[in-house]
Amino acid sequence: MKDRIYVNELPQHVGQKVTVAGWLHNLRDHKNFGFAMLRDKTGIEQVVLNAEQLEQLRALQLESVLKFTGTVVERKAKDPSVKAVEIQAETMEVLSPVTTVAPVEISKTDLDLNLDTLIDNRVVTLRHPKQRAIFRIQAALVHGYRSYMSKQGFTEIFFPILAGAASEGGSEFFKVDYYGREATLSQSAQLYKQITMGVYEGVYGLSYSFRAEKFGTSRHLTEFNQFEFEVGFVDGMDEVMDHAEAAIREMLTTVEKTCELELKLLSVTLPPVGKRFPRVTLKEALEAYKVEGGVDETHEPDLSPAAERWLSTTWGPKHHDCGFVFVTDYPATKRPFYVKLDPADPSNTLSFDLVGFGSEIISGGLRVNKYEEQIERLKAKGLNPDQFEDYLMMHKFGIPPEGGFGMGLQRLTQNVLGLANIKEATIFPRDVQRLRP
Ligand code: AMO
Repeated sequence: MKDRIYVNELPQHVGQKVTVAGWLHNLRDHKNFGFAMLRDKTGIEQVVLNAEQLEQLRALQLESVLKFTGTVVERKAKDPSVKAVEIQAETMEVLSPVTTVAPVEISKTDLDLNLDTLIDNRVVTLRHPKQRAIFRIQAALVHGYRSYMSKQGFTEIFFPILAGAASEGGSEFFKVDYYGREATLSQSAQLYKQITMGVYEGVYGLSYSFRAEKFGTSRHLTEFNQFEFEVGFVDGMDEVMDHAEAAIREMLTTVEKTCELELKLLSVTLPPVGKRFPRVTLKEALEAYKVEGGVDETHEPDLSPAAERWLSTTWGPKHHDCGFVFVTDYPATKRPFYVKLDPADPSNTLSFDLVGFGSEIISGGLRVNKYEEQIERLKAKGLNPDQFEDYLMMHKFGIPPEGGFGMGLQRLTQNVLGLANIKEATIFPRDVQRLRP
């Protein structure tokens, strides 16, 4: 829209005639005059209405789309350090009238809705400034990731969603009818990112992952995104973890720099990041949980959700001023077929998880890069190598020692913002019950 300025630019235009446009967030009716609270993508500002304009808006509902031309004037602010302004409206145009009452009141400071109502009414609830803020921050995390990866000279790859075989093993995938044949929805870009190691040496991308387990937790979705990463010619697993850590640091710095207002609105303090993310083995983590946390899970082959929470919100901050903890050396029984076994102890894998301020946000490790070894690993996992023909082709034609990781976008957003349920960090979440909106 030509000549339009945004709400956050208004303080620079005091005394000038401007054009603004947005949604009617709220209407204050003082009989002969009134105030329209006008919301655009940058914020909310007050527009002073004359009797005629007020009368016109009385006939409409909130969320009507309006355009005003008027003069910007200073007004008294609650906080004297802030320059507060308002617009004295001269002309008003209704760009899109709303005649239906909104199903929820989005002009309130807090929506205060249960999760299902929030998401059932997503079309409207997304407009609430606090909901908007969540996905602005999510976008900044993505921006920071891309910025870090491209600065390393890595190549962004766009991975397919329709696939012939399941990448993470097991039977938890969605089947799709593909011209009468059976296709699956990608569980991750795992096999494809590894294939690219024959070319680019370092790749990244934001993939779509689908998991068909019948989840009912606050951490699982059936559809989510992963920050995928794979790097070749590595000396060891530390190199992969170094990239994960550096990427997260840049992602959080990007959020800090570009989303100051959003963080303030949500009253969020980002997790502490210390000097270096601590790296402990699974055994060491479980031992600490027993000795310091008072819970003995040392016989378990994995961290429980409670142990993950304790490690990253209590142990990490206490000992390392850090809400992120790498946990390494998971047993082979717990990791997929592509994960490299530890040459010193084949019941162990060269793999890691990063637990980030509440729960696991990354899985990664070194990969099997030799043909015979990969055939053996597939068989050991009860999988049929014939179904992995294309994947195995790469092992035949030279893949360097390599590793990588996958980080859940919604899981990271949830933990960084301290949201109780991952669905709050998902703009249009899908779960076992939900396919709408
Ligand atoms: P994994 O299956 O552990 O590993 O997934 C990697 C990360 O993705 C997120 N995540 C999920 N987020 C929401 N809902 C789910 N159901 C869900 N499942 C996983 C988590 C998790 O840490 N190919 C490997 C990664 C690799 O080794 O490169 C993989 O998919 O944040």
